[in-house]
Amino acid sequence: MPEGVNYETIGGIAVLRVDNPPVNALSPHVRLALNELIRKADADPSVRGVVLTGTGKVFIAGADLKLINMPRTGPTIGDLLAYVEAMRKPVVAAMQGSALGGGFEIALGCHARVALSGIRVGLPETTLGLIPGAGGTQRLPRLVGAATALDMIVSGRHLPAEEALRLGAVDAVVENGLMETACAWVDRLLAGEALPRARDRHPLGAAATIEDARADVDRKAAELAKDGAVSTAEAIATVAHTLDRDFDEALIHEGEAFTRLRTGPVAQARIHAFLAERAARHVRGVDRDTPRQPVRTIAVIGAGTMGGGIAITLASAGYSVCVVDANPQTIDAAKQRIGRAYGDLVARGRMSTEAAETALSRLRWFSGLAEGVAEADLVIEAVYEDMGLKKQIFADLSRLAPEHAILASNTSYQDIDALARETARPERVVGMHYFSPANVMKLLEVVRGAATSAETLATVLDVARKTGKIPVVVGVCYGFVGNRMLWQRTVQTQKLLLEGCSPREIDTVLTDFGFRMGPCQMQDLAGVDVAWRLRKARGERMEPVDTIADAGRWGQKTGKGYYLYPEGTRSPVDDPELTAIVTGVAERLGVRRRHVDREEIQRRLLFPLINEGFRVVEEGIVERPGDIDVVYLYGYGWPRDKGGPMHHAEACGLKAVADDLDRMADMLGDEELRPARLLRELAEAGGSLAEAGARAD
Ligand code: 3H9
Repeated sequence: MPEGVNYETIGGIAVLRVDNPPVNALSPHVRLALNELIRKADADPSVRGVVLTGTGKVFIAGADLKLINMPRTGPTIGDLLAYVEAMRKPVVAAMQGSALGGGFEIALGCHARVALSGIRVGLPETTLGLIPGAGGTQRLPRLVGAATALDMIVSGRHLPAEEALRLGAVDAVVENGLMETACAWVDRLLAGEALPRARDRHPLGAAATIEDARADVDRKAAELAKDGAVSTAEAIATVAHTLDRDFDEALIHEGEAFTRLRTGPVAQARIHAFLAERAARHVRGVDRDTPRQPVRTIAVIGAGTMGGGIAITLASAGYSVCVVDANPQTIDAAKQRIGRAYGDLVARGRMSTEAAETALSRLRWFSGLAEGVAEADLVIEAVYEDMGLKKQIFADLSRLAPEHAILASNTSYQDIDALARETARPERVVGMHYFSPANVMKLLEVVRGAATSAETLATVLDVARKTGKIPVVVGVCYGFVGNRMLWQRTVQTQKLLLEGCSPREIDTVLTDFGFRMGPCQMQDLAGVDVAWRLRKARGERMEPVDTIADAGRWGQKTGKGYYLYPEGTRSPVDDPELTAIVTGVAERLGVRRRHVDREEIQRRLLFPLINEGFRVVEEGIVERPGDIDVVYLYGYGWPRDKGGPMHHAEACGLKAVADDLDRMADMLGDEELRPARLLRELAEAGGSLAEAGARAD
């Protein structure tokens, strides 16, 4: 009996049930089994038709993404569907769970499709940088019309079954009795004259003529092509073939386009990102059975920008939130800011007035720590980065918060273990590093201290997910993962400015790479003075940024920073005065100014940051390299098409990255730029990060 698909006959109908946990992906053994068992059913004279279904919550999730780079072996889904379409016995898809990608394409190749109400169907391949590769670009347009199909394919939307029924992609949706309905469809089809096949239909949709259909597709294509994605361009070209090419010829084109995309950099990056996100959910020592503490009330200490953002996130998710701040003015300002934030959400249609009012009613305000934390199950400290103050707060919390309460710090840099030592409950101390604005940014670095218990981690991870965050568990080190690595980019940005680059040149290299903003614009937005003040307090200096800050150029808030911001605008304008300041500093420090080309700028901004990522992996600060990519995708705007810093290193070639870092170290006389041990080892051995990940697991 082939594996991955169960076979039984019920009243003369063969039922093929895909059973390949967790999501019934089309792994090679499943493709083999489907191809074998459909032939078995066809050859059995006691079988009059076939129902194809799945087990669990998913019908079939499509191609097996974990194996997508393996050499192709055995029969394909294309082979299966060609066989089904040539059969004289009806084959009905009974979708008991979500049917996505190749899974939905199988359903489209069957003679009829019935679905359980509440499930979703769709062709999400473009979200992975692909297009449907098992006939979806040809069969879906023939069922719903070419323009509608194009929209579904480019958006990659998972449609509710009811919507798919309305569009014609599904033939019936039932609340229950799915198998009975599917079997009834087998007999209904047998009673007809010929079996319906998607390939025999015209992709007209609502259009009356083929010319109208073509005009609809052109209009839709013009609108969709704006996203500039390669997969969109391929989808447009491929779907358009439904109108001017023979079905089989168009399938060949689809197959070629699919392979081109699958082996290309964007799909590799996006598939990596998809899997890395899921892998990051597996946390050492924590599983479904790990006990969780119930959390209803959360105290947030500090009503500044961070504390306010965190409070919004928690209140919106249904927690009762106590905000504590000794300064009544800070509380007043926070109340106003939070009120405005909810007002904005309502105005933009993101939240109903009622939901916003309910969320606001979950917030309570306190000036005293003792009263504010009296009922807390979890306390999140979000005061400014002063370790002395934080230590004092943790010592106080240890006395004042209920014994069971978890104590978390939102620190961006400081040692969680040192904070834990201030308390009598180190196992219930953890880091929750939110990113600004905390109510918008998805990433949460959850910092596991030396003593943090599995129960504490599991509880905090649940809170993070309930509030819509993407938590990544990291270990203790200065700046954790994201900020520790980013520091390397900051250092290179400053050096490049001194060596002769303008802020615009630096920023443009990164926006062309796919970031929404470059480092100079980012600092202008966040405030050039923030780090300057911290350095001043420590008696440190960094150039040219501190001279820029000395000149009162603090960014957008002062109308000038790295750029000029003419009255009332946020669009940066180049400023010759800035160039003069930077040139002056370079002269003073004896830095020779030269032309730095774009390629060098990109490597200088990215490779040292990536190198630090290798050190982070080496030190076990993350469980696997992919966790770093998740941090950068959700906390630092790393473009998804580039998969994250560690994926980017792999895509560039680890040897090329290591060699370049050596060149940089020689050129700049900076030994810190030498490749990290792990990077050097992998580069020399011709190894890959996936192996390093496996070792970390
Ligand atoms: C395609 O089909 C190409 C075709 O056109 C041509 C060829 C036929 N493969 O998301 P979850 C794993 S392209 C392998 O947390 P949920 C996932 O990594 C594909 N593994 O579950 C995780 O593993 P682990 C087009 C997969 O219940 C586990 O399953 N299809 C795949 O929240 C649970 O995942 C898609 O884009 C896969 N395809 O959501 C659909 N999918 O346990 C992709 C998931 O080791 N999948 N895993 O951490 C999804 O959107 C969601 O997984 C789904 C379930 C909605 C199905």
